Amino acid sequence: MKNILTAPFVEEMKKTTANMYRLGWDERNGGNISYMLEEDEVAEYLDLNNVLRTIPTGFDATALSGKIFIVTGTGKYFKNVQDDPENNLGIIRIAKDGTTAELLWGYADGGRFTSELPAHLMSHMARLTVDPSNRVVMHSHPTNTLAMNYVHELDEKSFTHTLWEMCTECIVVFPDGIGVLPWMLCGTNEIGMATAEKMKEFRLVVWGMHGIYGVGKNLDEAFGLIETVEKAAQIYMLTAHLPRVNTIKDSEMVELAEFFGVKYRKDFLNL
Ligand code: 2HA
Ligand code: ZN
Repeated sequence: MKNILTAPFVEEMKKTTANMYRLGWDERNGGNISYMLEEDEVAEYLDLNNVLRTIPTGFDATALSGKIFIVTGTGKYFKNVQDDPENNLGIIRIAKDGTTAELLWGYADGGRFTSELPAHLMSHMARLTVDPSNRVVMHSHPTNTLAMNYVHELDEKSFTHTLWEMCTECIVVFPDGIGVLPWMLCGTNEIGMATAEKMKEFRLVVWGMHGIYGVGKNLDEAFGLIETVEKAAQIYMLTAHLPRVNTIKDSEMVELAEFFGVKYRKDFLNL
């Protein structure tokens, strides 16, 4: 059996969390990632019959029974994943009952998965119904995106529209727009269900005055979505207090979306 610490999915998690930490998006224990793995790739590194512990999840994820995820640990710092993956990450399999996680590796100091597991697994279930290739759910606290939450109305259409105006490529990168939830108590099944509901429609969901969720078929894609929103939010925060002299017009956004052949939220434009 190969050494799990050399597995590409562990390497990718290390690189991604380190990157996000250095961008200032994931202070202290902020942020969490879950990444669905293929059974065959995990079997190269771990004995899938060797369950180290079982941990109740507190909600039903029967649709994901048998699925394996690498997940950041609760209370763990993105800052520390790179140097100590075995304490800060875990690999879990959702048991047949749908409400138990079987630990296959990691959380070595007795820890457990992120407190946001409901939002993650419920979002995986929701995304898989609209995009069977989805594998990653990523949550983060990007600075400018969060800042914008305090000075911009938290309305899906206007929030998306403002960000589309900030960078030419925004409408091409997230033509489906951004779902927005009001401030809600985090770590609960309720915010998980609300997030998953939005995920049927959006690949990006803002948690009002908390952070953002992004999804994708791999870590790069989820990261790239959040990165693009954060860049646009930065331009907004750098310019919102200054007189606006120029802007990308809605007709130009239509040109972009049509040229790049993306299906965009026409109802989020003012045509
Ligand atoms: O895991 O970001 O939302 C820490 C958080 C909670
Ligand atoms: Zn958070």
